Amino acid sequence: HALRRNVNLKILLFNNRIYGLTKGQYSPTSEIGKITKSTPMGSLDAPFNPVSLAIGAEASFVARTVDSDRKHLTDVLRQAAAHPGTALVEIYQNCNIFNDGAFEALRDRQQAQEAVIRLEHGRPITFGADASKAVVRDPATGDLKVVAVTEDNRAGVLVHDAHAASPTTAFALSRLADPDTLHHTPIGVFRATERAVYDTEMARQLDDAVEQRGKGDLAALLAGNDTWTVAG
Ligand SMILES: Cc1ncc(C[n+]2csc(CCOP(=O)(O)OP(=O)(O)O)c2C)c(N)n1
Repeated sequence: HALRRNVNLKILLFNNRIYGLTKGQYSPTSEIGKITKSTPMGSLDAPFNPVSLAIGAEASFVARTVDSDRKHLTDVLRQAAAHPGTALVEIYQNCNIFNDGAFEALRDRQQAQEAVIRLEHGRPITFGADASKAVVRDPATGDLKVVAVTEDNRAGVLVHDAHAASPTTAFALSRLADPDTLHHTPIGVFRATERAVYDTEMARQLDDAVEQRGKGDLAALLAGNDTWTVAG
């Protein structure tokens, strides 16, 4: 509801894909089949994708970053802090006690080059060694997919638009993350759009009310028409 209302609030969602606090039960972001003390035969629940969830809840700013990439983390947090309204930042975080290595494919320098898709506003979405892989729109389904870049498809590489009015493409980008293997996971700012901020609108409404009706009288309101006495 905070996201829907666009309250001026910054939400940092530390996702380690486990309940570490209570010593290692599966969480709403654990992969299917997760074996923990509470799920000895493997968990049955399909996980949430927090970025998809936030975009679906009408969030005006949604980003993802990784705990070990200090530069990226800092840059994303700066943008979130400057955003007017609610910002949600998912931070992939390692829990070295109860879920060690959950995001290793995205943290290890060599593997990360092949697995991490860095979203940058206004830039073509390419990744991998020599930018050999890219995100394109599949003309048959309208969905997004990852392809090897060739001379023939280079012109069709998707250019990231974090400020797009429609959340559709940001949502499609959020679906590229593969919870099982993490073999292509977008990080960065998926969506950053400006719309009315709840706090600002409410302050304006209060000012308007005072202007139109004069300052309210709380005591008079409390002792107003609808009062009754409870017999003692
Ligand atoms: C009131 C309450 N609601 C839900 C839970 C279930 N629960 C156990 S651990 C946990 C996650 C805690 O997350 P965080 O504080 O980020 O620490 P982490 O477990 O990731 O180390 C939750 C929701 C709980 N223990 N208490």
